Amino acid sequence: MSVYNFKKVEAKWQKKWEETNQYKTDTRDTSKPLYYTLEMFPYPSGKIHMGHVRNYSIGDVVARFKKMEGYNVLHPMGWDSFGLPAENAAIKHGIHPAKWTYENIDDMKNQLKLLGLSYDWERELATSNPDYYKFTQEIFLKFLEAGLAYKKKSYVNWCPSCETVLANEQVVGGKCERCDSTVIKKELEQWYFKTTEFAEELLQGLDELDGWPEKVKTMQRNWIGKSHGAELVFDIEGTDEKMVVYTTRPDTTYGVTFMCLAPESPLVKELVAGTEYEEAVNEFVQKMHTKTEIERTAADAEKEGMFIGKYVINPVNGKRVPLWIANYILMDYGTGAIMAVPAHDDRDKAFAEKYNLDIIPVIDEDGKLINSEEFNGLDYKTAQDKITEKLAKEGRGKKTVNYRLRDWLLSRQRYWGVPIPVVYCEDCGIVPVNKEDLPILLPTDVEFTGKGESPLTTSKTFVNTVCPKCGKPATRDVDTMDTFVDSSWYFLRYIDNKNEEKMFDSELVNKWMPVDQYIGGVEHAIMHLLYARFFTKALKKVGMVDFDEPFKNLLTQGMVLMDGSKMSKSKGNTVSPLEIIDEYGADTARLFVLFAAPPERDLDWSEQGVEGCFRFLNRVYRLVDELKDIVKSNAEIKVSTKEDKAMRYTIHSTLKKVTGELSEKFGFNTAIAALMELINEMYKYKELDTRNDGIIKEGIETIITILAPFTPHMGEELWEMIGKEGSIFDISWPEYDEKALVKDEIEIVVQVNGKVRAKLSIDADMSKEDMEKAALENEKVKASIDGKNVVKVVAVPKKLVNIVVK
Ligand code: ANZ
Ligand code: ZN
Repeated sequence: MSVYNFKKVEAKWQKKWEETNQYKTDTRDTSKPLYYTLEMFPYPSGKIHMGHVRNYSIGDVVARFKKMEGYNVLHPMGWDSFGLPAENAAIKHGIHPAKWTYENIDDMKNQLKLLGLSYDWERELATSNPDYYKFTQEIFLKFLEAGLAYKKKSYVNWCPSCETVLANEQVVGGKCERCDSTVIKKELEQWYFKTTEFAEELLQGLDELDGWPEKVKTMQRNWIGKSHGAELVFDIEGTDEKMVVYTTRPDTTYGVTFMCLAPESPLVKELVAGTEYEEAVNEFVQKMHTKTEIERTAADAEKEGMFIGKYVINPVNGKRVPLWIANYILMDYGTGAIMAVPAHDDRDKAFAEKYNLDIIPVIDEDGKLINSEEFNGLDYKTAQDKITEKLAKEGRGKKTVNYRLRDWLLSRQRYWGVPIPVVYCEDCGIVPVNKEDLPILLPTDVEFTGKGESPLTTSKTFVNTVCPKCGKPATRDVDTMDTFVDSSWYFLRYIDNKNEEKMFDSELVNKWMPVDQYIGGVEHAIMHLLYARFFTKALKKVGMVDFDEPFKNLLTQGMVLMDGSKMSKSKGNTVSPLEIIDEYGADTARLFVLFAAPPERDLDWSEQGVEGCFRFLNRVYRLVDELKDIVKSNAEIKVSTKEDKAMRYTIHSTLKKVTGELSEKFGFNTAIAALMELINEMYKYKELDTRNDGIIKEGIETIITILAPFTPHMGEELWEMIGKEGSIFDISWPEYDEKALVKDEIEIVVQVNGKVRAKLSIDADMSKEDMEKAALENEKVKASIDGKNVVKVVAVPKKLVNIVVK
């Protein structure tokens, strides 16, 4: 008898897979249907964690199953390898970011290989490799040419400690996501992608994504934040200036008692220039720059503002109201200006109460207009249209929609990212680098002080260049791109990763895309997925691809918890995957994360659970070891006893269940539970004197096949043990035998008041309840009890149903 030696087994099959290039995919082979399954690629921190194990085990089951189902499966892996941690390591420990990154990649790749994942490693990519970022730069240039990339001066989130611009989503509760310092505002020239150009498409597209979790779509909808309203035009008294406001409540226009501009608004600067208010306004603006958007706009935030010396005329009634600036008005939403209606808006109300401004109600409790002249008595909804129409006639209003979505600020004052491929020429301005000159390589002669502007400015070789247009001296852009840019198109590059001429062959990419199944953490529900969707739409616009959405189906896996809270280094409640692999093997680790919870739910780590999985695998191993000679024989299936019948029923119903779970629902845990049940039945069946060797053979082969996608090393080993040649992953997924699922039928009688009225043919193990139901629904029985009261129904399993009527 042999013993399950997981170390030997796993090493053996990993070596074999590598030697035979088992997981190589030819993306040009379109003789089979195509299936693209993808897990979100990791940042190479250097160590895999349980979240990775879970994410990649799920993807691996999908990939292996689809391959056995007959698809040409693409299942690649790579590295999201630009980013701040590498640079911080450089600043802290003096290691060059490239060295740090590539060493981490090596380590992590070795760790991933221990898990036995079916990646085609020939498709591996790293976003920090010049042969990848060359094309990231090319895409930037294409977007620039198409007007989808532009530069503008704007207020950005600035972390004084990291000395870098942060995207809104990198600011958490007013603090830097990375170092926890308070984030301030700073005015800078920045590069943007025009995500807002696709706001409506990004929103509408969600309706088509049937394979996405509803909660992710809701998060994206909220982020895009479409609102319907109107733009109304107000005159500023004593000037030629107009003030345009965005409001969702034009019905409240008669209730306007003051007007408000965002403090940073250029209009404010103009209006107060040379007046007694100028100095105080400047001071106020300065103060605002130390505040985050959240601090300024939270419902309970202290309202602050000041009168700026001007009055505005309300176009509906000619009323003169004061013009203020206020902290809660944001420059980059709507028009950066509002009409304030303190009677019906909470923030305006708090402001009015603080500064003693008028409050005039214009909507009553029934939602009808009051204090609104000819509109009095109208329902507020109707009044929204009517008042907008009235103002529209005077050229003072129009219906509009607004999106909360902003353009994507992509430039970073950082080293370890993709250099932005433009130069600045005194004569020609911003000049794109020629495509032939790509990649613009990151220089290596850079100092990492963690202070000052972009580190690229410290390079002697990088900054100075010549203008591609006129040949005069010019300087390079010293910023690099947000790493979300890198991860917005990597799934396209995998399909054609060796292409040196082009970023990818569009025709090939169009064949493979969209990704059939994308799997990753819910923390990427907004930014990454939205940016990847934007890239797809923008690449379509510039003619590179012909599809609208990158990911057809999305699975967001739950977290791995320890004692109810997320495993994290800072909490010190982590379990190292390497230790688990060392102690129990990768197959046990995989089986545990797949079995302990449905993929989209959080999973509670349990040492007993792991041990249970390990014992289970040992049990399977022993079973196969004991029966392997029978399986190797040519025994034929012969069903003679009811146990034979029941065993075959269990084999095929399990196969049916597992197939269903794997192809539609990702019910890996229930699939494994069914498999465990099948193994229990097989243990009992093999002890019978009447056992049939053909059925044992069928059962063991089925068990091994079903188990293989979950625990691939074990799958291969057992397959070999029963004398099969070649990889189990080259066989076709078996089809269940419909005939084995037909249960025995028996005949029962139905009596009414003791007299036999009907005979029924039913399933042998039908429940009492179902028998009663079947009897009462029978036409003959119905006829004989017609018009009478049913007093009692008694069912005797496998025999009869007795009905008493009066
Ligand atoms: C008058 C009014 C009366 C408003 C009322 C609301 C209630 P959503 O739905 O999020 O689009 N607003 C407009 N631009 C703003 C800015 N730049 N900064 C801060 N607030 C701004 O919100 C639109 C409403 O938010 C607008 O409608 C405006 O206030 C305010 F009873 O106008 B409302
Ligand atoms: Zn020039």
